[in-house]
Amino acid sequence: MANYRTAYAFAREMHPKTEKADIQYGTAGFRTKANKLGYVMYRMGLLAVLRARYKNATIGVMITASHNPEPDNGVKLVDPYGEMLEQSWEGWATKFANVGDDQLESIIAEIIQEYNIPMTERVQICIGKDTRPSSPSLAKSVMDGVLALSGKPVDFGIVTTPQLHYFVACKNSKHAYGIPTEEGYYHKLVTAFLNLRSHQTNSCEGNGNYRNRILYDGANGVGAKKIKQFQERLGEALKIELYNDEGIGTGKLNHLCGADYVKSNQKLPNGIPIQPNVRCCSVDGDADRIVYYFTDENDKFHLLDGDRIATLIAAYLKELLEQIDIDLNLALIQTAYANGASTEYITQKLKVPVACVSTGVKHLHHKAVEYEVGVYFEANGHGTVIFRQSAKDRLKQAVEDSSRSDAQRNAAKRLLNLINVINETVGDAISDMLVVETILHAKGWDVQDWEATYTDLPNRLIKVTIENRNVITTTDAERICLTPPGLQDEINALVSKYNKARSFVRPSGTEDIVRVYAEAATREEADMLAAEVGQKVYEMAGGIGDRPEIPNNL
Ligand code: 16G
Ligand code: MG
Repeated sequence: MANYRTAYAFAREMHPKTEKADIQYGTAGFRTKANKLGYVMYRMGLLAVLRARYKNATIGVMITASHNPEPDNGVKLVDPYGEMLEQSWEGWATKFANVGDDQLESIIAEIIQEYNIPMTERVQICIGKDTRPSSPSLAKSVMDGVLALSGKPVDFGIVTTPQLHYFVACKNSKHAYGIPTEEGYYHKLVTAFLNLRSHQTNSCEGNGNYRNRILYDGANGVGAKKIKQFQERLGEALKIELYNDEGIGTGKLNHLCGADYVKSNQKLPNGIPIQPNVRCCSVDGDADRIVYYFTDENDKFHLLDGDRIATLIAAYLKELLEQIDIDLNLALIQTAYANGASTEYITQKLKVPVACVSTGVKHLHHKAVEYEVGVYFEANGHGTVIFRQSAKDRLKQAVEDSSRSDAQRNAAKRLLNLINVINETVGDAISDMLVVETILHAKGWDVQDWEATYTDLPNRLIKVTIENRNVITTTDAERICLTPPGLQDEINALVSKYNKARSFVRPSGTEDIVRVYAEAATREEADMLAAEVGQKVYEMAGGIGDRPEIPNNL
């Protein structure tokens, strides 16, 4: 049954290739202007069916451009356990997107042959989209691709990226991970969260310094829509005040708000009122990232980013494991962007081992599964915790084990509940928020107590434009620059001039630029180091446009 011939006909008639320039399946899938993506979506529908048949599993397709502005859109494939598409298939995705319409038939035949894909297998493809006005028509293109190869599209409508990952994991686990519906998702997270609150001896209202009120910036996206489901279900247990919930198509998505804006600009987003020392959080446009922050009584802004969330969670998990008296290997996975102070705190003070990997969720996720309990977070606020099945089984045994003390068994119960609040498939802003709120409540902490655990080293991130960003290559989780030759020596010499300094450069995976990161003991030193390293990159790697300037107020 060579029904892939239909795919070719469909492509020519309904989804012809409109762009000449090649497009690449990058760190987080394809991302560009929405009006250039119709045929790419169609082809990803085709590829999703092929992947699903190869894996004999349900595959997901998420249409989103995350924190990018509204005219952009994007697409990424979700693998059977709810993880990102296996790297070895990214090349196929790129090929599928770039071949001419008349080559579609042969590339489909090629992949079928290469993997011996059974083409009669009945498979489902879960499709989700964010709130961009371009998303519905792009979702239709994906569905056409799925149908062209006789797959069954399951349309989840507007959902957060992590919800879509969760649905895929639920389906493939035959519902062991949860029920693959929105209701199933809310029920799982909220029930576990409320269980954890009611097990506390103190009231819901507060505990020590903790107050159960939070200001939530929805980035005018899907995170604003879906948080309402939580507001309804959580009621007084957690009072979430929603800001930035503009309608679809208003152009406000991620505009001067959202997690990426707050992290990059280190200031309050538009729309969040200034209320001294009140906990605030921002999610991004598809609600897979979150950062916390507050303004103090002197109007000073304080950011609690992904590193802070990671250390809070890892420390709490370690505490619970000690209470249960169970030996599970727990580690924290970070990237080079993690603040040096967070790494020092977690390794020296908490004695939790840290691994450093390259930027991008898939790298963190893959490393995290090497541990029984793997906590992973990027400084930008994307992260989660993954527990091995064997670890969950041992916790269940601990709850049943009558030779253990009540305190130990209760701690094991608590941890099992906490696992149900966590979306293990991928970073989930709302799930992460509920985890943070649980831990702060349990510890009786407010943001100031949380912030007091360690002091961030001042840091600066700048962009440098060069002719070809691929001339910069790196190794050692992006911390060492291999080419152009000599650049790393220059960076080392600059770093050695400053206290507690660190700097690295890497080509961006999402923009046509090079990123320079610098941290040092003082703000002035960090700013100066970033500018100096930026200048070296400009000089040695073919800089174009504006040369990075040394700050003149120093
Ligand atoms: C993507 C990645 C994110 C990473 C960022 C780096 C996923 C789902 N997202 O948004 O993890 O931090 O790219 O961007 O993997 P950059 O390469 O432009 O610095
Ligand atoms: Mg995102």
